[in-house]
Amino acid sequence: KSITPLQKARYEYQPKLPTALQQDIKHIIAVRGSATESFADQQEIKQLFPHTYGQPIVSFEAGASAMNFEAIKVGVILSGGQAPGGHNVIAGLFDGIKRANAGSKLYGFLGGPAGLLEANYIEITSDLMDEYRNTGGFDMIQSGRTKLESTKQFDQVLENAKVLQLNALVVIGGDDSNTNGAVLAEYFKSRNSPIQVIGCPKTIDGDLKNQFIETSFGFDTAAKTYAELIGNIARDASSARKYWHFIKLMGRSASHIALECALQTHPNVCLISEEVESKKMTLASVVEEIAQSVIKRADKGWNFGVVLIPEGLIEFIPEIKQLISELNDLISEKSTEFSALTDIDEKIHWIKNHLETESAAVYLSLPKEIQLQLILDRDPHGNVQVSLIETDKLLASMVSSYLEKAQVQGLYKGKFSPLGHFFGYEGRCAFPSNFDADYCYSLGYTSFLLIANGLTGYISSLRDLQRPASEWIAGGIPLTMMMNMEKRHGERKPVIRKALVDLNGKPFQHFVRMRERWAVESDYAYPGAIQYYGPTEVCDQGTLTLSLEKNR
Ligand code: FBP
Repeated sequence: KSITPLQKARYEYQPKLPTALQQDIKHIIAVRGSATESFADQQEIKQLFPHTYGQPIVSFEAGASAMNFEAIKVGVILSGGQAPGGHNVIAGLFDGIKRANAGSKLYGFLGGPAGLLEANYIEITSDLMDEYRNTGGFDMIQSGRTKLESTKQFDQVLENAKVLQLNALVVIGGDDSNTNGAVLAEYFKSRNSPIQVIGCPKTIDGDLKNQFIETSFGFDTAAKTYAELIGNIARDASSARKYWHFIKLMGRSASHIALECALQTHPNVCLISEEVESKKMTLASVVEEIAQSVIKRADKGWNFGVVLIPEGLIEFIPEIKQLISELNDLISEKSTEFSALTDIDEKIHWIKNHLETESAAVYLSLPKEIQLQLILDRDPHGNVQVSLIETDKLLASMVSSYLEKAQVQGLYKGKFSPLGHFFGYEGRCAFPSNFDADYCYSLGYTSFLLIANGLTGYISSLRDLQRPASEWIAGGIPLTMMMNMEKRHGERKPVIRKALVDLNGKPFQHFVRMRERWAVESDYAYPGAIQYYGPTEVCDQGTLTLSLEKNR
């Protein structure tokens, strides 16, 4: 295998743990708080989770431990999209269980939840673990997006776990996977099975967070990776002075990544989907906001700039959301008629004639490429795959048309050459930043402590993350506490609440105070590449989102 010098050096990196967790395992105690309630819909959630509802928050402190140190067998899965640091969660868990009893075993189920269903697993040995310490990616055991939902699937999981004699299962995933983890924990209890389930908060999107889960892992590294590239592009733009860069950023629905990148790099425009939705902005007003920045900068002789676009944007523009929902219904209801049309122009014409008047007008206002993407790329459920829609190109082309008109009216005299980019996958498997490496290792180690204390239905938690790692507070939060009821596919379901950008929150408010200036000036900031070694202010800092949220 080829190992780069950085990878070799990262193997040697010892992730930092909170002081309370640095003790000998025999000197860590679990301190339990009082009974908890779910965020909302308490009665309904209590009924759905009779065995696991209301458990206390747990924190780990120094003291004489009452843990179980017998040899145990633990299974682990990585679920959903990759996020830097997943391997370190496994490393923390591995080191914890082996430190407590060298006879304990850790099994990695392959390819995410599907591995659990198919009993497809490997034992994680010390040698295997050492190959993946402090590395990015999920390639050690891979990941997948199979959802564990039905009783039939749960029966199968229980069956497979029994055969392996598992004591516990650790689910490393986002809000959906942790919701499924909570349901699984409840299910095991309802079947009188002692198998424990512990979750760990993963997703680069940063939308699995609340008062107790301050951030999901991977957000830090992914945002820093994108911010490096955006800073480099901004500098290239200021050097060549001839391009406007339209950069679409991953993050599915929430705009946390775009906002964090804006705070780090000061682009001319950064759209925040949550704001677009709350102000009920039209596509035309979004285009106008960008075009105004282009015009003002052109007045100064600056025909260049940087625009950040969260990938979920179009679903937050009310008129496009309506259009997409009509298209989904139309194409699935009349699928035979629609697929019988072979010519692209015929398809577009057919769509136009079958849409409601308002949506037909919106559809017609879009560039042809986008009209096509909206009707062709569909997922197995028949939905438009929004992340495949080239919003960067859509906005660039609409801004261009806006500017042509402004030019005719004598309101714009510049030259507009847009370039599109999409930053997504390149941020999901980077070597985890020191923050993510430490956070993930601590999450994994904490999940072992939760298991050793006989707990189930908890998510591993580290708090006070704005402080140095040694001061973090490790513990567990009952999964039911983070839940509420939401409508999913027409049915009310208990789910962990997804955190979108809070428009009253400090990170967004800070951005609002700065953006008018950034729209006109070239006030770019250049974060540079993630640093793994060097002064702590260069290599150990978390995101600006976290520091603005936490520093009151
Ligand atoms: P998770 O929520 O599973 O962590 O996924 C994050 C994400 O990277 C999103 O930002 C993105 O929209 C999606 O995964 C892409 O999914 P896929 O990897 O299946 O193309």
